[in-house]
Amino acid sequence: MTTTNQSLQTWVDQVAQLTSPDKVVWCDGSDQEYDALVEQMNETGTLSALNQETHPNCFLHLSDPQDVARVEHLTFICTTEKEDAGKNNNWMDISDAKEKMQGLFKNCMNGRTMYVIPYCMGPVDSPYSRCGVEITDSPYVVINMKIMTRMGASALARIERGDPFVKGLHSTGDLDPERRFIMHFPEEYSIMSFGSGYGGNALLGKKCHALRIASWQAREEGWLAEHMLILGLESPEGETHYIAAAFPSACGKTNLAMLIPPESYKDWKIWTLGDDIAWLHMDNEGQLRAVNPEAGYFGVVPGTNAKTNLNAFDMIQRNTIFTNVGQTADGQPWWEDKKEGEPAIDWKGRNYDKNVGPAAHPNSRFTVSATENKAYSELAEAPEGVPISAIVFGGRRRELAPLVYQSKSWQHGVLIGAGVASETTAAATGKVGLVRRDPMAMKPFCGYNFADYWAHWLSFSERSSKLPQIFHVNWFRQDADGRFLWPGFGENMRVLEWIIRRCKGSADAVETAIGYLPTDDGLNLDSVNLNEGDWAALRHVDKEQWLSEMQDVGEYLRSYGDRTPSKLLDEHQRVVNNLSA
Ligand code: TSX
Ligand code: MN
Repeated sequence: MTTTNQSLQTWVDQVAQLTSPDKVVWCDGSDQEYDALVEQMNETGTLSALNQETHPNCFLHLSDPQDVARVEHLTFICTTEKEDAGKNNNWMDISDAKEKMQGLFKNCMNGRTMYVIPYCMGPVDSPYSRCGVEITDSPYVVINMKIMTRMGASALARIERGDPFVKGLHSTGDLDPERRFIMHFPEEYSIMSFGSGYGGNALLGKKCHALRIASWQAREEGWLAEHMLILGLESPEGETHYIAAAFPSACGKTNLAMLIPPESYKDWKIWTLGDDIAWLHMDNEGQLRAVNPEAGYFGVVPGTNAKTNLNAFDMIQRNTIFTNVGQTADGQPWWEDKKEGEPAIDWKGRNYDKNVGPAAHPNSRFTVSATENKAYSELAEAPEGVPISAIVFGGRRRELAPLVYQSKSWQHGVLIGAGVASETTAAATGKVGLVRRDPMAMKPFCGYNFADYWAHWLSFSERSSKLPQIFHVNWFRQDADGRFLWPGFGENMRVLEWIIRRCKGSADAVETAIGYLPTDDGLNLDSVNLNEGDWAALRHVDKEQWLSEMQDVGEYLRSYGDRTPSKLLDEHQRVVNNLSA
């Protein structure tokens, strides 16, 4: 196959010239193509079949032990002006970056196959979707892209009708961490990634395109590309409201996206539209609408069990690619906190020894189609997306942040988002319990200067009077002994219900300096085990602690210098004044 799109054909020819692959394969995205690649990878050993009786069509990939996660220190935004990338990004001069990457890509596909992957982020027939083409020498990337995006013939047809596309070039290279770079060129909508086969570095449609490049494009075109889950909450009356929510890592975003309501909410339903990325566009009526650019989940495996996330646990029993998990003696996938079975082999393929390390790498992953989820929303394919009633920010905060509060305005909500911070966990980093700023949960993913990004967020209130309400939640309050005050998981349904009732204007609230909080009887707490002291603590606003927090947020905002929007600093001052009053 080739293409009638001249600029695509020219680029593919140029890349083949540079990288000298043995052959070039245009991917059509068919099931036959997927099955043939899986078979080939099983022969070469890059994939192995898991127990096909218990886990039909499930396969295991073990990565290089040095290539198991995104590499923020090797990820660059290359723009003409350094200030456009901002202090939230590593920056490299465009020609320096290109020269470096040309050197790395030179002849790197010698002896290998070059795959051309046309893909569409979002429903293929949606005006909100955007296309891309990834060129890669990794068959692992091809089979993952097949699950994670709308890949192949349908995307190519859209590109051939004249749709612009992001150019992504990837090679696993020699996996040398010293020769590994993830480069973004937002001004020309292109990406170059070398030296890693890991998801976030190699599946270019996801973080590189749908967040870093798309956030840039979104600012130019007047929309938002966000690190958000999308869920639908259906009441017993059959009314469904949609929520988009942003959380830093290790807050259970995928678990929330697939929440199963508790017994006392048995006539309610949560529908999943996405667990990681939301593209938010304003329609002609001023309503913000969301599409999930992805078609699958690339989720963290450890900790997934029937209690934490039953829908995810069920959906990864079949048609799933596992990366870096352990195995039981009979070839079933195994991971820490699975609560079933015993590990025999670890993620490095060695006999499991609990004194050596975990069976599954803490960042081990499942790749599975969104349609395998029991709570899959049919509207995930709707070209017009879903109307968003509420935007929710969250963080992991042992102290300070109440269970839930609502912003007083859009501008105040943007301040809350810009102030998002979360405590680090063992799984994510070395140090445990450090508070890190992660505005809108976009710290690793915003493709431009955060100050300009906040200004873009603020600009939405000039375009519509029907914007979503903005909230902040914290499932992770603890007492002095480290006991969690809120049961979390399915019980979070109670908070989501309050959020929707606030959007509809049917729930009272207490006004505080930081926003609106639930009244004492504001949340439905029927048959939840929560004592009065804990409930009071979950709604307490400690003025001293908050003043110190706002001091920190203020310093952070001002660290972006002149570009920090004055409207945001005004809003910050308003909250400080209210706290001091
Ligand atoms: O995902 C989580 N959510 C959101 C669920 C919809 N987690 C796991 C975070 C790690 C990825 C949570 N952990 C949540 C939560 O709401 N809350 C907590 C903290 C917690 C842990 C255990 C208990 C209660 C709270 N209770 C018992 O273990 C009995
Ligand atoms: Mn994510």
